[in-house]
Amino acid sequence: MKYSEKMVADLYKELLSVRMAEEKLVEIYALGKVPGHIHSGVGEEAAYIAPLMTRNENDYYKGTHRVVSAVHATGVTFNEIFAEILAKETGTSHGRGGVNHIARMDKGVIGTAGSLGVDTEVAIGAALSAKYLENGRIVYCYNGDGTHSRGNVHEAMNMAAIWKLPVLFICDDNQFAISANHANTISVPNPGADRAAGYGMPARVVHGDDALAVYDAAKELTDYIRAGNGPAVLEVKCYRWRGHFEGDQCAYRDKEITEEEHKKDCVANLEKYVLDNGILNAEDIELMRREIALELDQAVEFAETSPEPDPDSIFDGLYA
Ligand SMILES: Cc1ncc(C[n+]2csc(CCOP(=O)(O)OP(=O)(O)O)c2C)c(N)n1
Ligand SMILES: [Mg+2]
Repeated sequence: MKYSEKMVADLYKELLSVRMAEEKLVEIYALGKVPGHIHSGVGEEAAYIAPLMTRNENDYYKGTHRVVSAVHATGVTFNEIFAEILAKETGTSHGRGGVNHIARMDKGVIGTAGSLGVDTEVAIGAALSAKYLENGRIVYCYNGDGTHSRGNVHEAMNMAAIWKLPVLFICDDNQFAISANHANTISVPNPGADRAAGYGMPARVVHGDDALAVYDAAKELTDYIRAGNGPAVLEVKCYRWRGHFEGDQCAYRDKEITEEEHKKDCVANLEKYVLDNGILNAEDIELMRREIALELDQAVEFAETSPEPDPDSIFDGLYA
């Protein structure tokens, strides 16, 4: 595929921003600043960011508990993201959601449920509304490899296929569900893609260290979905660089494999591409890094100095 230089530069900047945000999250968690616990998405950023580069302004995004800062690619600011993570009034959900449940309805960010998989049904509800209203919106629906075995995910995939709903199911296959390796718990090597045929959906499998390959596959599948053909599956093969959550000693996996997997770095690989192709130079990248670092420091400061939600507002936003 031929890419515009702008698209590649934008993809690189977003990928780097989210890498640095995920690293910042680890840093502030270690300082005891984050209520609740985090699931670092360092190393898996391209699985989230490259598909979102094919997104139109009003499309829906259903994320997961991992790479939570990917919401930034939908236009939500780091100020609002970090304020939500620190459970402050200025956060996306006024501190009600916290780190694992960032939502922003006006940007199409429909949130993430605590019970894995059930939000897939919510995501296809959004797709059903888009089809009914003929508003052209599609849904980017992410789940992990472990979650892709949940019954409600399959019920949702079946219904999406029958009703030809505009959904891209994206499987972030980082090989683990907490301590369980997918090879021991899932009957097929590609938990998302290998089951797509059961619902008559097209599927692609790509490696998450190659952001442009992820983008190509996402573009092909979202063009197919936008043309009214119904849902599709994109599976991105990744590796969870850190533990399931911070503090996880990872005694269940081989340190040498983890070290090898760290070499498959989506940010470093795209950085090489933009330098080799003269899209950005080393000074551009250095400046970009400094600007993002400053933006993240300011976001943390904004979050820390923001007010707590007013206890009197505790029932705001409840339906019943
Ligand atoms: C229904 C349900 N079962 C179990 C959990 C606890 N849990 C939280 S994250 C997780 C692992 C999920 O694995 P995967 O879908 O591969 O996502 P990953 O954590 O690897 O990104 C589990 C079992 C949950 N939140 N919901
Ligand atoms: Mg997983």
